[in-house]
Amino acid sequence: MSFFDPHILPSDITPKAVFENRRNLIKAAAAGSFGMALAPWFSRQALAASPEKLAATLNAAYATKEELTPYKYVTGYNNFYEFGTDKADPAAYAESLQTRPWTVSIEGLVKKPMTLDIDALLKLAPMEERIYRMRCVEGWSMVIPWDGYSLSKLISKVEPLGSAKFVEFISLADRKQMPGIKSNIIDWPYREGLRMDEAMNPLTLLTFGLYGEVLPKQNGAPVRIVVPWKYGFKSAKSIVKIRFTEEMPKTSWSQFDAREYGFYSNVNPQVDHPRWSQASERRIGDAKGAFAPKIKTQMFNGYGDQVASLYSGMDLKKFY
Ligand SMILES: Nc1nc2c(c(=O)[nH]1)N[C@H]1C(S)=C(S)[C@@H](COP(=O)(O)O)O[C@H]1N2
Ligand SMILES: [Mo]
Repeated sequence: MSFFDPHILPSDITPKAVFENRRNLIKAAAAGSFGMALAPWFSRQALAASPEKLAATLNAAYATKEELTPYKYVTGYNNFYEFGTDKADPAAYAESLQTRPWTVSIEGLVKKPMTLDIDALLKLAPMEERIYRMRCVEGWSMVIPWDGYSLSKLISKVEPLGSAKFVEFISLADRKQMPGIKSNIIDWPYREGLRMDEAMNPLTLLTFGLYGEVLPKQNGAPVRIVVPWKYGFKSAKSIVKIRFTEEMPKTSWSQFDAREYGFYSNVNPQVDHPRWSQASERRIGDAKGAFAPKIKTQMFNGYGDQVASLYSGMDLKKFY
């Protein structure tokens, strides 16, 4: 893990300005009124990746007041191993992902199994914007405005059977579209899972966009999961299957190393990763860049009020 990353430059404009002006800037740039004087984050790639708007209403009940992470870091510094293991790989290589047509099949222990087209999924419930803190297991964090709706809305539609105790999320794995698949660092397809009550918690977001626009491919287009009280790897990208099971599903990262990555993966500053501490984190995009002071990581990433009760009586050192 390197803290001297070329993406972290002190010259960034403020996140607030990005949020408020981005769409106007895109319009101005499209109209050619900018010449060569584009803001530094306004790369050609960002323009190509996600120009399509996604109307969403801010849900103030799920909106941290912290400073937003600038768009260029949200879309330019992340993990999507299907496109390579470097943090710059997803932005560099995800353009080959075909996000339409796209279907998600919902199967397993449900009364109404179904395969839904992305357009049907987009229309299933009103689109909300939620501003969530996100904490990667590697020690960095961001604050991201996501657009989607509670996964519970979709779950209710398929009517899970009483025997359904877990939900499994399966990402696309197509070596023609995803150059990272040729590496066998992960047992593809990328798989994640939640316990039924975690999946039904209103915080768990079925996500289609960020910053009021359709998801850029590198962020898991056209549809992904976002689970803000767990380490980032639980938030599976570009999902094609949702399966309801009785047994706890095997997840890609726990198969990679069960001692390092458990099923629950709740953000917990008191439970260290075997190779590093989880007590603090570095907020990506801070003006001080690599020299930014670390901030304290919060239990359940600060979402304890909403989710701590899901784990009452559980030893979270054992169920990490
Ligand atoms: N399919 C898939 N989903 C994935 C990953 C991945 O490699 N493949 N990486 C995870 C990790 S470790 C993190 S931190 C987040 C990062 O992406 P984001 O910034 O778009 O949330 O995606 C998660 N979802
Ligand atoms: Mo991560």
